[in-house]
Order: sequence, then C-alpha cells, then structure tokens
Amino acid sequence: MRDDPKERAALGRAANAIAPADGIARRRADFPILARTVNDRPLVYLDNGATSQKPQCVIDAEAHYYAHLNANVHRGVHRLSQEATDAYEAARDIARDFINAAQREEIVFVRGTTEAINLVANSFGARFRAGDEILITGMEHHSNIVPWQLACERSGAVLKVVPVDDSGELDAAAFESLLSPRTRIVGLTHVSNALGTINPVRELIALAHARGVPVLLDGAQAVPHLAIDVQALDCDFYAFSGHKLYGPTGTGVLYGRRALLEAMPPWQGGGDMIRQVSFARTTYNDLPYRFEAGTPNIAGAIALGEAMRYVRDLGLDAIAAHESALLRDATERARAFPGLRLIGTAREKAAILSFVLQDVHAHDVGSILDHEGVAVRTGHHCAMPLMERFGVAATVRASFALYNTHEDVAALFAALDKVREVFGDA
Ligand code: C6P
Repeated sequence: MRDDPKERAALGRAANAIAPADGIARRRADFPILARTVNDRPLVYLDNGATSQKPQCVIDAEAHYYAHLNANVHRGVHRLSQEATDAYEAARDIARDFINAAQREEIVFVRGTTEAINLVANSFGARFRAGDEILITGMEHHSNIVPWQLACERSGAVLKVVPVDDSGELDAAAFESLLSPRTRIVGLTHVSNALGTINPVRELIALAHARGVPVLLDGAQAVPHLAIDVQALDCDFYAFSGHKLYGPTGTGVLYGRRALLEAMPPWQGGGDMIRQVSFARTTYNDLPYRFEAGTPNIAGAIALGEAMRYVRDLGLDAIAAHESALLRDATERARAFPGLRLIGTAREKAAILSFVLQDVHAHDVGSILDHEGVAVRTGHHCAMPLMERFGVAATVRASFALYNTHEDVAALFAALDKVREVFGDA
C-alpha cells in the first residue's frame, strides 16, 4: 500500500468518526517525550509493549517525593518518614482499587512482573514435590517460563505446556486435559506480548478451580489495556509491571489471594519483613510487608500510584475503545500490505500487531523504521518457544498506547513502504 497523505487523512477522519474515544489521543500533550524528534522526524512511538511513555503527572510525582518527602518508610517517628510512609501506603490503596482486590494486604509492591512471578515460584513453589506438575502455555513470556523451570529443578516437579493454535489462541480442550491431579499451579498470560491474544482467562480459571488448582495471571500486557477486577476474574495471583502502565521502571504489583499469601513462606529476608529477630529464631511481619524485604522503591511506588490514578481517570473502557480502533486500522492496512504475514490473528486481541515481511530480517525492518522516526520492537520478544511455534526467528511488533493516533498507524505503513523500496519485493 503506497502512502498517500490525502488517503491517510481521510482514513484518520473516518476512523475518528466511528471512534469517539479517539479524544483519548488528545492526551498526547501530557507526555513530554512525544514532542521530541528522532532522525529529524517526529517520534512515532509504537514500542509500548516494551515500555510506555510517562505523563508529566507521573514524572512530577517522582520528583515531588524526592524534593519534599524523601525518607525511609515504616521506620522513623520523624515527620518525613511518616509522610513518606503515608504516601507509599496511599499508593497501595490506589493499586488495590485499580484491580479491585478485596484487601490492601493482598497488594505486594515488587520490581515488576518478573519479580512477582519469581516470588510466587519460590514461595508458593516451596511446597512442590517430585512428580508435581506446573501448567503453563506455549505463549508465555520467558518471565512466566523460567521461574517455573527453576522451581522444577529445585523440587523435581514437571512443566506441562498448553499448545497454541495457528491463530495464536490457546487450545482450551488441551488446557482442560492437561490439568491433572498432580497440577499444583497454572501460570497463564492474560494478554500475549508477542501476539496480542487476549486469553479467555475467566473460563480457564474456572476449569482450573474446578480441580482445585490455583492460577497465576501474568498481567504485564493486560493492565494498560483492560479494566482488571481480580475478584471477578477469581484469579489467585495477578502480576504486573508499573512501567508498561505509564509508571516508572522498577515498580510492579503482585496481587495474591490473602489465604494463599498467609500460608506462603517469605522468599527474601531482610529489614521490614520481620517482627522479631534473634539468632535462635526470627518471626515474620504481617502481610504484605512479609514479602517486601529491604527498602522498597518508595518514589517509584508513589509515582505508580499516580499513573494508576491517571489511567483510572481517563477510563480503561475509553482507552480500550481507542486502541481497538487503532488495531483495526493497522490490521486492515497490514492485510493489504504485499508480503506481510501477521503473527497472531486471534479473535480477541489487545493493540499489538506482530508480523514478518517476507524475507526481510525483522532487525532490518526495525532499522529502516527507526530511520523514519518509527519505534517498534523487533526480535523474539522474550518468547522464544512461541517464535519456534510459528516457525520464525523474530517478528516486527508495533504495540499501541492511549496516546497513539491513526496518523501514527499511517506513519508505520509509510515507513514499511520505504522498506519495500529498499528491499524490493524480497
Ligand atoms: N515484556 C516486551 O517487550 P518486566 O520485565 O518484569 O517488567 O516484565 C516481564 C514481562 C512479563 N510478561 C509479559 C507478558 C511481558 O510482556 C513482560 C515484558 C516486554 O514484550 C519486555 S521483554
């Protein structure tokens, strides 16, 4: 498809007409980085699956903490420590509300999704025994594979994997038949980072619970796009990162059902997670502090709280409607683009477009796109088994956020036209 500015503008107008939620993209102005250029071209940032950009209010929240509140939490009787503690704990309340957890004790601040899953694999996984089974799926990020493999190595448990079909959907029948009396936990991504597939997690959780098996959802790619209600989902653990949700890097949340967290041993020892320490015996703090050893990322948690407030005020339904319109636009253009093969065509998708371009290496595509100011991710997306399943070494991935526009979609395809100019019909 050749890029025609008139056609682009018309398409944008038409899409706006059917997508009133496009007003969301006017919030671009909240994100200072979007004003910069790359290679003398306006930045078109389509690498939101890797990390999203930060609105000014999040940047301000972090700076405000260091300028006015900086002190350690839960430790001092002095005013600054109390104010820092209040702000940190207020962020926990925002997180509880954001995912509708029943209790604030169920919200553990972590460094990100990776740490959240490692926490569960180590702590909940301490009960695994030889011959137990851990069920994951073929579309997991390495963060939801490797911690379970390590747990298997420690315990002698066995990893089982639910297959993915050609469209990038899970085989529900296989999921059910792989649940066995030895299954101890299911680790399942809510939204695939490499395909965009939104899994039918409610149904899958019901199948697991019918057999008494708890479920951990990897929500890294879901929280920026979908309203999450952990009680309605009935999941047992929910893990996500702050930095994909317009918050700072090095922040994240592990939600855990209280009864499960209460029964789990600590996984890291240190300050704040204890009640009483002697050389003979140590007793542990209450939830959630038992799982937050050492000085946490206080500024980060406070700024993550601000990010959640920002997203909540915009409304995840409006964000989702806007991003769906972008995905529809991008998918239509992709289907018409010569030599482009979409990887991931599930019926339910978040705004992630993964593809390969005939024989052109994904990294070459990414470099040419970068030259045009368009940032995408290329590679295996930390999902190597999934790449193998689709017979590709790497894909090009455009992933959208609330501030993206139909002009951004058009710019992506204009840049892909440049790739064709360079490589011909490779
Ligand atoms: N995926 C991507 O470009 P951390 O690194 O802990 O914040 O998140 C890990 C993670 C776990 N699960 C899923 C589904 C993910 O997408 C990610 C991060 C990024 O796709 C960076 S590899």
